[in-house]
Amino acid sequence: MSPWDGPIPQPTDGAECGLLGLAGTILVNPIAGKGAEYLCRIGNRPRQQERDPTAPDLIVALGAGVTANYQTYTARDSFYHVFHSEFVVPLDAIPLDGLLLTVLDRDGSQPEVIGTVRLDRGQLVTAARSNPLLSLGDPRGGLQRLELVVSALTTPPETTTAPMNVRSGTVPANFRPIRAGEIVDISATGRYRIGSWNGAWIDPRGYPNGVARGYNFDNEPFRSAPHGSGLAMVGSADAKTGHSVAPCTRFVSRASGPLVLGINDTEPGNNEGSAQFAVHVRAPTAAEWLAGRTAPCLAR
Ligand SMILES: [Ca+2]
Ligand SMILES: [Ca+2]
Repeated sequence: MSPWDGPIPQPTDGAECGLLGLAGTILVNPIAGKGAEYLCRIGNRPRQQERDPTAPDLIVALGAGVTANYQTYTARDSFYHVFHSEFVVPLDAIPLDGLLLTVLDRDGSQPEVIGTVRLDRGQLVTAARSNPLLSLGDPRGGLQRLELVVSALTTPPETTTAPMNVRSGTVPANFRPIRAGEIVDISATGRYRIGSWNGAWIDPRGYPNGVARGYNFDNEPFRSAPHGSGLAMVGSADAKTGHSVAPCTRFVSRASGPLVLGINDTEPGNNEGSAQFAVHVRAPTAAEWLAGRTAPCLAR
């Protein structure tokens, strides 16, 4: 059998912590640069030892049509992996040809399809009612077995609040992992200052007029956001998404994983004051899930 990947790891393979690229692509932008530890200390993949680089770098993607794309993080150099990633899908969003589950090898810039499975609405409804474990495979490809646990989502919308000392930089939200496909709405308030060089008291809208952006985190959307504004990240390892909370955001989560909240400042150690985040999470409508987007937030 020929190996999936070459013996030398590709440059983009090493991201222990990264942000997803544009929707519909599975490229990863590694989080690097000054202050990266504040973005990367929560929800990272443990460093793996002694892996065989020729083994595939596994991703499971779930989608329908062109704009509904949801995915796991990358399990590097593995023939077997348990993701524990949760996806929420409105029944009305499932097209007649079903949902497409694709297992990919993300090694390098050209992902390779290992196998695909289609799931129709009837299969999912039956599984949720009587036999939650679906065991799937794609004998035409290289996908021997893909196990999926299906359950009906019955939880109502949930809310939480998170106070933070802005000296912490980032904090994990006191909340269960977000499911891919959920609608996350966050608004922030607060009063703080973020450096001895500029003693102005600000709030999560950050500094106006692009002042001091040189102290922002390097990765977009943080690089272009107002300095000192609120931020949020959702996801695990190399499949996180970043959101500016200046002072609010609302989005369809593309990945599943912990929610992290914080302040867009690479040097939080000299900060003073506090911020409060109000988080509201709910299931998407069929239209939101299919489009991968929702209406913008309203600042309160
Ligand atoms: Ca590999
Ligand atoms: Ca600072």
